[in-house]
Amino acid sequence: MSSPASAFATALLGELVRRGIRDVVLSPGSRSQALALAAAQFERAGLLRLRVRIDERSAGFLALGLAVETRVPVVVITTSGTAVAELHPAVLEAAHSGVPLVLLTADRPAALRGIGANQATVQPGIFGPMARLLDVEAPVDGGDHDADAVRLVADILAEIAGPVHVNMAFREPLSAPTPLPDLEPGTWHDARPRESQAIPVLPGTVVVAGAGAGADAEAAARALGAPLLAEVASGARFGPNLVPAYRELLSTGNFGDRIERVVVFGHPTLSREIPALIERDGVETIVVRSPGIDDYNPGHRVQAFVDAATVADDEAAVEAARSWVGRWVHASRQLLEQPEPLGAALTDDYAERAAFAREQLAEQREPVTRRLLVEAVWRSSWPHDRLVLGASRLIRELDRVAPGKRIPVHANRGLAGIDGTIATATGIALASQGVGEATPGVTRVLLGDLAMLHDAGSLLAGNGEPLPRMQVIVGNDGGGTIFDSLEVAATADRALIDRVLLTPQTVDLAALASAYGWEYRRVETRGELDPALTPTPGRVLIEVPLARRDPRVA
Ligand SMILES: Cc1ncc(C[n+]2csc(CCOP(=O)(O)OP(=O)(O)O)c2C)c(N)n1
Ligand SMILES: [Mg+2]
Repeated sequence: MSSPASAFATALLGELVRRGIRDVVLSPGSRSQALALAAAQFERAGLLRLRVRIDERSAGFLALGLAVETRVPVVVITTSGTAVAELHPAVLEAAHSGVPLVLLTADRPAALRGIGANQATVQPGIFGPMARLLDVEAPVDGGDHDADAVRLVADILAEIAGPVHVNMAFREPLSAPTPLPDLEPGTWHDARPRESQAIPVLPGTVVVAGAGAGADAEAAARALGAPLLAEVASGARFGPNLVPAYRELLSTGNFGDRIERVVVFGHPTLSREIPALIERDGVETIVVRSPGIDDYNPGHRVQAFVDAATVADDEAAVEAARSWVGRWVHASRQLLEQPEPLGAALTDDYAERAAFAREQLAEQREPVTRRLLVEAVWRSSWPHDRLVLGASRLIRELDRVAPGKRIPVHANRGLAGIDGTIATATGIALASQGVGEATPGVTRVLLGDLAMLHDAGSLLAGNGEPLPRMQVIVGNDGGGTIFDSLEVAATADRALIDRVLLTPQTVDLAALASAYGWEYRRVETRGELDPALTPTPGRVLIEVPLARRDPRVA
């Protein structure tokens, strides 16, 4: 028996491999069996890396994480019905952050839709404008599957800069054993042309780096002689022009008043100060476009959009801007610096030294605050590591205090959902650590308790698959305390706020970790923080209890 479904599925995956696609994530199902079995054969032949997840929501975010790290489109395979809808959150995030995903969803042939058949809904268009749709008719006997596959893949990958939904009808027989073709795996290259425009060096310029900005923003800031206001997940939080305390400086004093021009890279989401700055009268803004996503344009006040920016070489102008940058960098440093009481440690006076030692010991036993937690995580992370930040209070806290350090940081800021964080981080971990290779590095995920519980199912790994080195660090304050900072929290009934916004939880995280085969650590005090964050093989869930309200730091 032969199956056109299997013949076409094999040709399709083969063509994707030829074009340089390597990562496939799939969830089990009957209608998609031809694709799934072909993917398993390609994995066995060493031509694809396959990850299997029961939950398509996890599969979607896992694929997103893999694509973020590899910068190559990742394939997701699902069966029909609700399975397709489970991809929706990852599709939205990918669409709003320009991450390329190829979603192969199995469906019935058109004639069998709309007649009440089992597990059949309206799949074409299910993601609306958030995914480019290719509705593929069921392959038939005698078709030229190879030529069809080449055409379809060319269409899928043409200028791919977000999710592409390939809805594929399959007829019975849904699969039959089919040999793999001989093929030469290719290398992916992004063929989209990017026209670069030159930006002159002008006084009063600042560079803003939001999510996805990357190192280009840092280079531009230096070339422009401009302060660099780089969010913590921008990939540009480093360099001599970095102004970590940009929020305070923009909102207080007269620093911001002297800004005449803003050059934006990436998608800023973490502060109100940045959009307020762009909307200010007398400020001219240039936005460097991020491929695949809507242009950033707060208040519709942006004057110019460019595909890419180069900076005219103008050393004299950069030299003239030196004091402009210097003032920003210096003021930021002063705001964040915490003087170390070193004097007492160096003294000859025994009593003074003993008192200092006691103080140090007491400090080690202090409970962990959000600031201590984010600083410890930042301190522990190095360029071979990866840091993934959830949409909780902790990303904002880190954004306030993180000093410059060139480490890869990712956060799903396309829609800033609390969903999919662990799955996304798992994708980043797997892709950055390589499979079965002795690469260094650990992926740390820093998130709140609700964000963690939202994606608890993603703690489940595919059976027999290599496990990445990961630390999921949960700041557990018993609910969504980010809502305490909303104006409504000061005026509405506290019990009502707690019931519907805080949404307290008392899940036993140690039991949860152990149920999924993760090691568990609990960090109660400041002294336990750094040791707990030391990388070890395997997957660790680190619970850090936090007070709902941080004690005021003196
Ligand atoms: C999918 C999704 N649902 C709801 C929200 C709204 N939301 C934003 S933060 C948050 C609570 C986060 O709680 P937690 O992770 O514990 O972090 P904390 O605020 O306590 O630091 C919620 C529900 C969201 N961003 N995404
Ligand atoms: Mg919380």
